[in-house]
Parts: sequence; C-alpha cells; structure tokens
Amino acid sequence: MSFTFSIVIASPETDVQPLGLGGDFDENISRIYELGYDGVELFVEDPHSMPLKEVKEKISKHGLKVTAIGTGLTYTKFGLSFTSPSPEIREKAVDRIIRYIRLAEELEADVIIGSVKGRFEGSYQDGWNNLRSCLERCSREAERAGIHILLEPLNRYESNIVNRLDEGVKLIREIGSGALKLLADTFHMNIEEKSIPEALRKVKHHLAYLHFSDSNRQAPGSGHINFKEIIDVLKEIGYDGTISFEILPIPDQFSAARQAINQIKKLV
Ligand code: LER
Ligand code: MN
Repeated sequence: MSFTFSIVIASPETDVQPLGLGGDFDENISRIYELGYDGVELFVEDPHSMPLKEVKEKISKHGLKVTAIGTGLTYTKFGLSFTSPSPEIREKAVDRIIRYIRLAEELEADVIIGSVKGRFEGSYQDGWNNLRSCLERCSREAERAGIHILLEPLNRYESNIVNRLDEGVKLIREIGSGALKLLADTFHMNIEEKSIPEALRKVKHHLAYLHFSDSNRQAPGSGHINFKEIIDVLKEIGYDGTISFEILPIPDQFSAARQAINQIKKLV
C-alpha cells in the first residue's frame, strides 16, 4: 500500500498565500522535492494566465507530478459560485471552472470543487438544484478531458451546502458521472462528522483524494486529530491515492511541510 504525498503550493502568478506554500515557486518546488514529496497541488489564482509551460518544466524537472488544481479563489477572491442566486454569476463560475479543467487536462491533474459551491441564499432545494446543474456541466467537460472533479465537503462556517461526506455522495449519485469523485478533508470532517473513520468507510467507493491538516489546520501532530486511526482505515478500505497537505504556514511554511510528511510517514 502506498500513498502519493502532495502539498498545496501557489502557482507562479498567484499572489495569495495558500494553506501551504506561497512565494517563490522555484524554491518551493525544490524544497518540496527535498522533503520527499511526490507531487504538488497547485493553488491557481488565474487559470487564463498561469504559465503552463514553465510550471510543467519545473515540476517534471524534479520528477514531481501535479496531483490536483485548487480553484477556491473563484469564490473567495472573485465571488463566483455555483449556488449564487444570480444566473450570470453561476455562468461565470462554470466558465472559469471549465478553464481550470482545460488546464488540468494539460497537467494530467484533477480539479477540486470546494469553496466554489458557495453559500446558497433562499431555499435549500434551489441551492441544491443550481449546484447540481453547474456541477453536471463541469462533469461533462471533465469526462471529455479525461480528468476527475473532486467534490469537497466543507464545514458549515465556510459553506451551507454539502458539509458532510454522505451529502457529497448523494450529489455524486444524482449526477451519475464517472468523472465525479469525493475529496475528504480531515479539518472539515473533524467539525462535521460523528466519526471520521466511519465516515471514510462509508464512502470508500467514491473516495479519490484526501486533504490532511490537524484540528487547528496546522500540520498533523499540532492538534488533536487521530491520524493513526485515519491511516489504518485508509489501509482497511484499500485507499492508495493522494494525501495532500493543506496546512497553515506555522511556524513557517517549510517547517510545516516537513512536519506534515514526517508525521504521516511514521504512521504508514
Ligand atoms: C479547500 O480545500 C478547503 O479545504 C477550504 O476550507 C479552504 O478554505
Ligand atoms: Mn480542503
């Protein structure tokens, strides 16, 4: 059983500190490689202007891969979401995510749909229907591109729709696309799930990606999540995909990246 270890890193044109590594892309890639990571999760601010050729060259030079592309700024910076009451805003959100999917196709990576679900206003059913129809359109594009869309439940303080893994599976089943998979994030699960191991067991057929951070969103070992229990359940259900660290840069981003991989490798 082997996992692919990845960490969130800002793409060169991104001017925002992610939950991971920000700043000098070259230096970050070298450091990540030296720390023993297999890949990076690219946090991309602008899918239109991201320097694809440069990113591809620098990542492959170190034998790393791009495990996924994070699209969160679509909502958190640009205010576009799949549950907006405005059809124009939903349309812009879908257009932007389709652009991310094309980038992912070039990088042979998957695309994360987390924050872009947004926060619905008004009725839950309208919010759900809007989310489902936007996601359906993105799933068709992902099928064409041969990549996966990773649907990520977020805790209630960040989104008011799809907070738990079982809600994610319900949406995936309703849409019925082979391109649509589930991303489970330990930070959100710690807030929303009754039992993290039990929640993971129940979604094993849909699970395709993991975000790891501790209860305080720092590197594993900084809070009170039981990662031994999580690794054991991942082995039990035969999960052999990516574990990507999405962590606060505390005390600094390289120390956090080192602690994250070292703590988890001890448990594998
Ligand atoms: C996105 O992966 C995520 O987990 C969000 O909570 C980031 O704000
Ligand atoms: Mn996450």
